[in-house]
Amino acid sequence: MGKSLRDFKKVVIFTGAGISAESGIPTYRGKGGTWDQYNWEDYACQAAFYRDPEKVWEFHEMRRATVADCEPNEGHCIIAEMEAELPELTVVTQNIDGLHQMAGSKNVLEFHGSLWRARCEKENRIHDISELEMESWKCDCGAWLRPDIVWFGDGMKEDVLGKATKAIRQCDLFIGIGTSGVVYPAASLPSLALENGATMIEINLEQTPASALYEYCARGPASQMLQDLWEAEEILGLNP
Ligand code: BV8
Repeated sequence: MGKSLRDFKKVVIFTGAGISAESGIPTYRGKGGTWDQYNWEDYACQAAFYRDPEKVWEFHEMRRATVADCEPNEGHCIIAEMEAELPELTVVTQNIDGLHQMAGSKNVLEFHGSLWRARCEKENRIHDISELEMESWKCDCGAWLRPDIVWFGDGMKEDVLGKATKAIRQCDLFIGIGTSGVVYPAASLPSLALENGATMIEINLEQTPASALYEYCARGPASQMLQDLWEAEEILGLNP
């Protein structure tokens, strides 16, 4: 007898930029992607920040302005609904836009940090950025604030990595949504779920390097695929 999503007890939803695409937020790779338009080595890494912190801050304020004009889409909302109905659900997102939380998801692990936080370079203290334009890019201690984002070459936040790994090791359902599966260590998370015997579902417009790890591949826009799966009496074998 096939299972419906409601038969699972400990669910991990692993998302990438594709879950926010229908909200109007550019993905990173492919046509019109963020890294297609901007070289991350000039705008989004520690070396760029040391070289020209103002330039890095202007880039991130421009991205906050883009996100501020966008709303969570049906896909984000269904994930929040699933969390309310299922016994245990953790969102592990690579996104920094905050849209999962805006849609009502509570248990969200931001694997690559957030556009809406800054970190004092000296005290390592976190500052929330509620305004689009920050009053100052300096901490009240005088040191530079830096976006609280995991850039290329940055190590992961130990607490986030630990919580994500724990949830993935214990989950009975792992749904990977809208991620190209090329950035590590995030891209190694689906294998961890598979090793621990989780049912694996991938939602993406296209095949990815991780697709072979998934027993069910739903090909189409995340919001529609999530709606179909959430409403299905049983998950169909949607192998590619
Ligand atoms: C680290 C921050 C070490 C946010 C980002 C060689 C081999 C292997 C690894 C490496 C290597 N060389 C270097 C590395 C390490 C490197 C890495 O993995 N590089 C890759 C590119 C080869 N990783 C790192 O540097 C990491 N740190 O390793 O540190 C260390 C250890 C200890 C101590 C010190 C150091 C840090 C990685 C984090 C980088 N941060 N961004 C920001 O600035 O915006 S990267 C960026 O890619 C984003 O974070 C993003 O989350 C991430 C993944 O992208 P996706 O979310 O998957 O988005 P993408 O556009 O790629 O794909 C979108 C998908 O959605 C597509 O598949 C598309 O088909 C689909 N889609 C589109 N629309 C829809 C849809 N699906 C459904 N519905 C739709 N409507």
